[in-house]
Amino acid sequence: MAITVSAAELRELRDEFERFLMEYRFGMQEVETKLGILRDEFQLVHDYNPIEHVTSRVKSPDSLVEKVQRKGVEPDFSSIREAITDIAGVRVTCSFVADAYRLFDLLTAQDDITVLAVKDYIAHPKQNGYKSLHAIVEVPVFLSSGRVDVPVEVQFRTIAMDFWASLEHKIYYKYDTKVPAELLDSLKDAAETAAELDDRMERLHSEIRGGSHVRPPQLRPVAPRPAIQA
Ligand code: 0O2
Repeated sequence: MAITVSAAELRELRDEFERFLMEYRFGMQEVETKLGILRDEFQLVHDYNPIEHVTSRVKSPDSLVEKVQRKGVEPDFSSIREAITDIAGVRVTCSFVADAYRLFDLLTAQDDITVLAVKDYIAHPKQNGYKSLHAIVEVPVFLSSGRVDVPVEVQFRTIAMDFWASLEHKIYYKYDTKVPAELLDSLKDAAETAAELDDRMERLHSEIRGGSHVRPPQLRPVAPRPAIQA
């Protein structure tokens, strides 16, 4: 059945879609600012930078539509807002596992941040070897029309985890999701090697910092994580 839409209706839909995505962009920027403040303050106070780099993105319209279809979400803005919580995403790459948890603690302890969900794929790696700490946080954004609370997915990981994930992502797309079994085994092996490297580097770092330097707070044991919701 053909649906006829006027040019004015199409324009209205486009504007609504732009406004919808804009809120997510602002939410993402709020989280980026918070992380930037934590990084700069850490550098100044502890002479140590726990963040290697931060990247962020708002899901592309194509990828959003694909996820809406895959998850069987009603194609209206309010259902999408409710069901898809990774439209805005921020990825924090740290040198060490302890820094990833420390950053998570510092960000989620802020009183304008609400934690909606946590998936700890560092403590509980995915079957394929994927590791990362995911948090869906809600951050307030103040528009001319008032306050909106925007969900943002924040992923915390180490450089080694990030290296592994970007290679796995490329392989997954190269093989159009049908990755040969032996390549999957090699990837899993590589994830274990990456985890070993993380351990060794963290121990070395702790030995160096533990000497003449004041031990930075991110190397103290971190609080237990909220329960995994996979
Ligand atoms: P992109 O390019 O980051 O936007 P979903 O898997 O999305 O249907 P859910 O519950 O939202 O369901 O997923 P989850 O477990 O929270 O993970 C979502 C994001 O984590 C993914 O986003 C990836 O960024 C990353 N991720 C999760 N699992 C893997 C994995 O096995 N390999 C790699 N390389 N990344 C992973 P998107 O939307 O898939 O992609």
